[in-house]
Amino acid sequence: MAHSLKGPTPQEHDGSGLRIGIVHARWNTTIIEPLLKGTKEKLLGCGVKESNIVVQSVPGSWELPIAVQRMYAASQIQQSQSSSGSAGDLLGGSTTDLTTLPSSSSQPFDAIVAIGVLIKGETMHFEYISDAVSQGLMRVGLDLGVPVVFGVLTVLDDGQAKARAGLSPGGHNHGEDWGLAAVELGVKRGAWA
Ligand code: DLZ
Repeated sequence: MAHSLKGPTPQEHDGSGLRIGIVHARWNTTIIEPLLKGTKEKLLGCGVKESNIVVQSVPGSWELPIAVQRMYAASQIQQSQSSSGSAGDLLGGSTTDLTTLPSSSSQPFDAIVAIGVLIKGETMHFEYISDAVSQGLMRVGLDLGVPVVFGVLTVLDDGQAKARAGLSPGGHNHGEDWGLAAVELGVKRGAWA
């Protein structure tokens, strides 16, 4: 599908050394699924190993910022424990979903993609959640110093959501852009001196 004229010129970087986290909301699953697929396909296409892509889910978009924060913190703990030889403690204990991150690599995430779909309803819910989630994701990224890709659609109706998930004619799967952004930011992160 043609890339939107409004979007950035896509850059493809070598993601073979990266570890990428994805966390997605489970609201509006029919839109989330193609977005997740598009994101993963681009990551794999850039050379990110399947075993270095960790996917977690949360109930709704509201929970995305805390999930990103915990995923990143857990990946840092995992690395320090594996370098001190006690990674098994984390993986074997009675930890929650977000602290057990099965992977062949123990490096902290180079970037995390947060995927959610917020569709405007009849109340002010949409405005409050959209605002809080956008601010929360930006804050978490800056606080942690890890690139957080904003994969949250804030749309007025189902049609807009479908178009942005590549599900309608002339649409474009924004998940592909998020995958490319994660690799680009993951690669450039260490080279901004
Ligand atoms: C409650 C709610 C509503 C009304 N709409 C959405 C939505 O369109 N997309 C989404 O991802 N989540 C929605 N949620 C759920 C909230 O994000 C959150 O999961 C709950 O309020 C529980 O904290």
